[in-house]
Amino acid sequence: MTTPIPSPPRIPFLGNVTALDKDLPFQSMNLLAKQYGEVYQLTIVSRKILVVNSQRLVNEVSDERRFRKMIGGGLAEVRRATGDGLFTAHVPGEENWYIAHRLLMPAFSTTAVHGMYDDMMDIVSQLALKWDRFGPQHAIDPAADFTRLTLDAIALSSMSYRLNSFYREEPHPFVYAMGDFLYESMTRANRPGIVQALKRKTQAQYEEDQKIMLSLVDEIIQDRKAHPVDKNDLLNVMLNGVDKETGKKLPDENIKQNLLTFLIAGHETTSGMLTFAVYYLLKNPEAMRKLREEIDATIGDRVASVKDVNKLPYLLAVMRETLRLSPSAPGRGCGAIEDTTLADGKYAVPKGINIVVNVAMAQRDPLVYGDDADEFRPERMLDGKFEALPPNAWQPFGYGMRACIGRAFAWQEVQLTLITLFQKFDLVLHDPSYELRVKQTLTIKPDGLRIHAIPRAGRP
Ligand code: MNH
Repeated sequence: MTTPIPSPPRIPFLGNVTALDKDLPFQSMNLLAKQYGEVYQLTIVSRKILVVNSQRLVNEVSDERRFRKMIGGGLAEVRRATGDGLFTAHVPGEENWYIAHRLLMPAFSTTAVHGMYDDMMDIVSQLALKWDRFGPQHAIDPAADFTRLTLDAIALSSMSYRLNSFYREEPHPFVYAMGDFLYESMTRANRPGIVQALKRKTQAQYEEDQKIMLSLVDEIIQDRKAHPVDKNDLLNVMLNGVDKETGKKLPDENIKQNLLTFLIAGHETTSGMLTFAVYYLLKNPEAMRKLREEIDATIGDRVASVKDVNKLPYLLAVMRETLRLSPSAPGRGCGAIEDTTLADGKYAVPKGINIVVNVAMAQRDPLVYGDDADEFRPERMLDGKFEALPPNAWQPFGYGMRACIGRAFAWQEVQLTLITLFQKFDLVLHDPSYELRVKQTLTIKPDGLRIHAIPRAGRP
């Protein structure tokens, strides 16, 4: 016999809509997890979802024989713009996912990403120069500058296209449009249809945002067609690549959707990760000290190379611990392939129901991480302890065939950025009493963080 899945009280017509904060659904989901435990059920207007919150259950739904990614909630809304691009494709079913996956996996392998070093460092140097010129008095908005960095880095490294965000006072128009678009995608997923129908202005803006994003994609493709480059970058692989298995090329529409996918997925999460890392280091001076000692001892003041980045175990631990406490993509969606159960037969899970995998919560599971699970302690990721974690206790890049394709890219980008910044600057909080506030636009990042970058004496 199965047990009913716990659920907060429902109100007529809306179900549990009011249980979710419009602006921070992920925080509400975490609060509900504290109240209802490792799995609970929500009814969003008429749509039922299950939310799983423990390592044990995340591990169970990561079994690809029984569960697979489902495009529900906010992601189904994002799909309006990114269609059958890698992130939002229905698999199985949409052939373009397989073609793009086979063509693009090699383009993001660790070796391929090593080849992007010059382009990445180009952008990292622009950031360092900007902070140096600001001088110690200026209150820097790290989230905004990390967004400039990650957006320019993905465009230059994978599309050989310069957005020059560091030479603009305001973020690139793409960034506003994308922020709006993702926020609206997230909110409308939890909005009753009748309310949605009344939101004409919001709807018009939503469509306008998609146009702005797609116009950048068109611009990049037109530019490439007008000025071909002899380079095996992502864009050329998509435009010219022929899939060995099917003999097919990617259709033009799908290329656009994938380019947009890479511009969105390729920068938003990494900029969040960089901002969280800086925040945690500023709040944990001992970790900051150890990291800087490691960088000084191993690399000193010469320019970091790709060979250096993996010689820094403490940096690796800091990155893993940052993504554990604050995974910039805090959840993912999946569903059962056939009717099944969870927790050794305890809960019935009908086929097709949307499951939210609450990775942010599961990565703080006290059964795995202990009583200090909420604390930033990179030491728990050192000396083989990371490798010894139970399966799927750390899952910020998703799972299995639908896991993140840009992991090696993000990793190298974060490594080069943090190394370069700590070689050149002492970072301090603008307001020492700042406590973490999180902003969510599907993905999460710190809100309102300001810092000062003080050039280190005697450093080039
Ligand atoms: Mn990324 C999928 C997290 C950086 C491109 N990414 C995913 C998923 C997670 C994720 C989680 C799985 C989502 C799901 O199951 O629905 N990604 C991250 C994080 C970072 C990140 C935390 C940085 C830190 N991602 C990047 C970068 C790129 C990228 C950089 C591009 C260069 N990610 C993707 C793509 C997918 C994806 C494309 C979809 C893969 C697929 O389904 O085939």
